Amino acid sequence: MSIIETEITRAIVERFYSRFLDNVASDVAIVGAGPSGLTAAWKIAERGLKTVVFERGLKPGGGLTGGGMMFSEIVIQADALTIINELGVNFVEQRPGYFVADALELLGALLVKVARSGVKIFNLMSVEDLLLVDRKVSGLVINWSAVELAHLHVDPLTIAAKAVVDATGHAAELVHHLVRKAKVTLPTPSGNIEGEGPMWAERAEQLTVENTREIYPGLWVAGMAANAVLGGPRMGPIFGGMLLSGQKVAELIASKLKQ
Ligand code: 48H
Repeated sequence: MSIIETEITRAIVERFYSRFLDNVASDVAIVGAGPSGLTAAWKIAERGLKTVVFERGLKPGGGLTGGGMMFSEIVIQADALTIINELGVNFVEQRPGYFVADALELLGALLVKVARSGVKIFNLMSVEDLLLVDRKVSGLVINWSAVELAHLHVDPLTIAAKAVVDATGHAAELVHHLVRKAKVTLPTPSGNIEGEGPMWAERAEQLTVENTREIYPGLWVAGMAANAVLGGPRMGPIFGGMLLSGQKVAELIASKLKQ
């Protein structure tokens, strides 16, 4: 059979738009395809909820692929070993109390889980605002990352979701949009974004999971964003807390949406 260039164009554009339209309204919209966002997407979709991910970058993975200071190996504490085993990551080296894994193998395994659970990751799309209706986060305002990078004046589009997850990492971008534009008071000690604290890996790993929660009606924080909002420390290249936070946000959202 001959290869027809225009048929390639048609196939890509038709399939992309059909999948995009299919995700204009979903149960859960996750912003950020780092380790916490990807784990959340897999675990939420596994619970039968319609889930979509938006990622600013060309490639998913967030801070995972950089490992520690560009050494692409990461440490995972024993608490998260069940998730590692579920993912089928097998190139893992055991050390007393923790494990070392290849950052790229872990990312590959997460992506396979997400894709095979039917979730589309819309890469190269940035979330620039929240849809806030009657004091409830009800969706996302999205635009092409290329538009954002070029500072072009192009109006965005909106998608709806019953639950939104801020998994944008250190920047906690969605919570910042909410506080800046809607002037809301958060359930934090200061009523505002606390900001992340200096390195303390052990405490940070516990707090990443503890801080994972619904921070405002319709908006959950997960991963590094949870610590950035609630004032937890950073932890360096140990990633168990990110996986466990993604798992916890999935449990919280599933129990809320299935009420
Ligand atoms: C679309 C966006 C937007 C936006 C950001 O940084 P991440 O890897 O986040 P986590 O929380 O899953 O993992 C944190 C971990 O990688 C880390 O940084 C650690 C452990 N640090 C410890 C330390 O001490 O430094 O991923 C966030 C993703 C990225 O891919 C961004 O591109 C994306 O979110 N993103 N996507 N719209 N507005 N903002």
